[in-house]
Amino acid sequence: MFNLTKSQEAFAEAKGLMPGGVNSPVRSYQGMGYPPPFIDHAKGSKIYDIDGNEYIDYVGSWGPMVVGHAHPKVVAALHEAIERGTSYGAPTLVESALAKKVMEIYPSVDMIRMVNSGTEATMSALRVARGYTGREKIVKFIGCYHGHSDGLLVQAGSGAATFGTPSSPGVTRGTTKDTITVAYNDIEAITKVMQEQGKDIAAIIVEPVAGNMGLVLPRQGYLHALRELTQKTGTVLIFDEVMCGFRASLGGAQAAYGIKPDMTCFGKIIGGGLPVAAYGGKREIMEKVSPSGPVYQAGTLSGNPLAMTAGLVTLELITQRPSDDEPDYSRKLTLKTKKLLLGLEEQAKIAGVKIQAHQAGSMFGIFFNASDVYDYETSAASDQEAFRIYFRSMLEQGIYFGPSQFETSFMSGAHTDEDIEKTIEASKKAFAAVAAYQKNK
Ligand code: KE4
Repeated sequence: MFNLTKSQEAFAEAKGLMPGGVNSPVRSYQGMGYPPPFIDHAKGSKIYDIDGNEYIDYVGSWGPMVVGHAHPKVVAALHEAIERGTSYGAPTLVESALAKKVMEIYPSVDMIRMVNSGTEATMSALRVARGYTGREKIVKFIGCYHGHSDGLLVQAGSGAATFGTPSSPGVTRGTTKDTITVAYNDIEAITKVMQEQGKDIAAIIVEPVAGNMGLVLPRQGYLHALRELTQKTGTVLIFDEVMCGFRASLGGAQAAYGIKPDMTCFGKIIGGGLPVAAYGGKREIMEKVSPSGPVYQAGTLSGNPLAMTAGLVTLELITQRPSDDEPDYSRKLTLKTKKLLLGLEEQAKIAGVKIQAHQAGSMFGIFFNASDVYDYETSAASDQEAFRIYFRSMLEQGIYFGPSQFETSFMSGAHTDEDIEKTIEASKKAFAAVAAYQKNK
């Protein structure tokens, strides 16, 4: 019997200690009608809460756990590393090793700087782009999330393109006045902005495959248009691949779509579950970063040896080629994801529930929507109550998804065919519950 008694008690206590009882808002299960399961441990594709419930985990810590939880090789490497200390605040060989590994996979990156979170990576990349161009304005797209640095916490304007007004108290107009927000996937809107203001725009930052409005893919030609527009005006094109990196394909969205950005932000998988993120790109841009250049950026725990170790072993695992005739790691993940999505689509159809199922490599998501979802507006038009009903039914059946329509789900190398079959089987009841709700609403 599914019960969350201990999590309920733990959550009540946590709410007196941390805002909303959590250290990141999405974890609070707000509006889901359940307390968030407090996790005791995880292994492979499974995650276990303090009430003893076992779940098949498609959150994977919001992306990092691409090889599954507590992978023996990652654990062994960390045991070995921790015996040599946890942090030195000094250069180490493992930082160079991880840098080289990332640059092997991302040829657009000539030089890279390690930081501790995706927020730090995007915030720093934008500062460097401004320092490199001498310009102040930046463009971001509505529905894309790049972390919580002030200049990026801007709310979507009503028009096609508007100057950012703060989306959070505490963020000043001064820090958002230079942030222009434009609808995602709208080539005309961004073309107009670049024709009118391109010479004053330091950078365009984009999730090349968007994962923070649910999973939304770039339309045919969209990323090429951004590349051409920024080339013309000398604007730095920044791909925020914190989430889609190593997932849309091993080489991220830039490899999947054949685009060479000027800078790339990484996170999540690059740390294998420990706090690592990074930003990198063209040498002429990255050499502007202190101490080689004047743009300041620093961090006590940047390049932490334990975190570097977890990231390096994870990347080694996903780039290993067991044999030439076997599909590589990413290809296997893509095929597993496809099999799951086809099963969910089939069950939704049988239940008479209209969904949009999106996939980008090992990232996937569904919208309860009869129409195409291609930007924030169309994502937000999806049936949120239907999502809540689906989410709760799956959770009760031991399937662990993100508690929000605006999140993306993730496959790992640890998910088995049995996991996928069980997930598809559980969706029968979940879609039937949605169908009953939609029939009576
Ligand atoms: P962090 O600062 O949370 O490490 O990374 C920020 C970030 C930057 N860029 C992209 C594309 C991201 O998806 C993220 C963070 N992703 C969210 C998931 N929607 C992290 C989960 C959370 O906020 O707790």
